[in-house]
Amino acid sequence: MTENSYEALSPHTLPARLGTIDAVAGRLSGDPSSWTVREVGDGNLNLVFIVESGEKSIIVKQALPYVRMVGDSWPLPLKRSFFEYNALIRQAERDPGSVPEVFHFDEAQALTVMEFLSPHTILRGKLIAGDRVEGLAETAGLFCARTAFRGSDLSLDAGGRKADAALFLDNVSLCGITEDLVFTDPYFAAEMNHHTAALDSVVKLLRDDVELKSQAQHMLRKFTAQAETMCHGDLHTGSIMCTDDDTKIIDPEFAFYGPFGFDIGMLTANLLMAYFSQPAHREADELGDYQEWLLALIKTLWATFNREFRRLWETERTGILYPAALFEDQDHSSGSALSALLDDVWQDALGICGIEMHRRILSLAHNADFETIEDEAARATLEARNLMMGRELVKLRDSGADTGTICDMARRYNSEDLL
Ligand code: SR1
Ligand code: MG
Repeated sequence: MTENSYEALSPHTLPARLGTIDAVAGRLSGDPSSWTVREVGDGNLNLVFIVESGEKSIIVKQALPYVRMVGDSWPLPLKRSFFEYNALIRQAERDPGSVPEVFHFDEAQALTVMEFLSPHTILRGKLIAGDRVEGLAETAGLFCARTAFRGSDLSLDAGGRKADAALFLDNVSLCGITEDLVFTDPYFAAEMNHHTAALDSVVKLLRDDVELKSQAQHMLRKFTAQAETMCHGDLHTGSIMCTDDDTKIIDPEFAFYGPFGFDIGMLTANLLMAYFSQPAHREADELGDYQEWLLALIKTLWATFNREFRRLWETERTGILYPAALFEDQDHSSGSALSALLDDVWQDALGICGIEMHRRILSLAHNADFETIEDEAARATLEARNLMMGRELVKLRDSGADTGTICDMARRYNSEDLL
């Protein structure tokens, strides 16, 4: 074993192992043996430690060589931490302030030391608790637009974009998880799937829908081959941390080159799932207002994305795509080309959105919005609405619906009894 061969950390071993690293010790105070270390990882894959000394604190995130939620029967390459690190530093450049600052990265230990976001908490928990976050949709919309635009051939030089696309193309295992768990497993009885028993009739309807499965595979084709920009790759409400008025994006280990609409589509799905699950989490007197707040988030998210993408198109279009030489320099407007591109982004996002709404109910990794509903009958009722709306989104993504129509669709499903 070499000195730097991989070893999973524990709260007990962390101080001695990291105490000599300047980026760690320099950000804490006192002797490493006096640090308080807590393992707080509640995600599906990694170890996460909060390390504190006095008033100071940092986060240490370390990949495990297997999928944490399943165990060592499912090995997973440590290199995912390399992709996460590379995504974080690109996101920090492309949308400054949107992600935690990275202080230190050790590839052999699959370990990243970064800023402890405090008093931020995971957005999913806030939405279940009924909290509101000022500026959430604006910050997330800016993040999606800036990272999409600035990671693409609209902005980067062609060599730089190809080098980045090549780098992230190697994130094979995590893309494989998405290819299976998100795009494929929901639509047949895959081994690791599980769902609420009372949903059987709806599940059968979805799995017998050949057009739906074909459209989901069409979207998978885009996921594997439409390498437009560096996507976060797992932008659900568990990958966002907030205070009452500050929002940060975390955990981009699933980063890959994919469709412009991937991240915003996945996030929209998770806001819709928060919406559909609310009747189990809110009292009647606050339910309607809170659900409307969630729908308003979706509208603002998209309005912000569109506005920022259009602004970047006008001010930062320096890549090989749609060059000014072909448009503005000829006194020709590029406006209709931009609108057509944004229509494509919207349609892709709706497809991703519907599929994400399916996989969180039918595949391996469910979400707390629904999983914390103990009353199975109530859970099934709410999950069925979510599943059926997901189906409509996948199949009718090119119908010209706008965000207002999508919100009306959600309101309609929200009052239906589908079981
Ligand atoms: C086996 S990993 C399951 C899920 O957790 C991650 O957060 C991704 O969403 C992945 O699909
Ligand atoms: Mg994650």
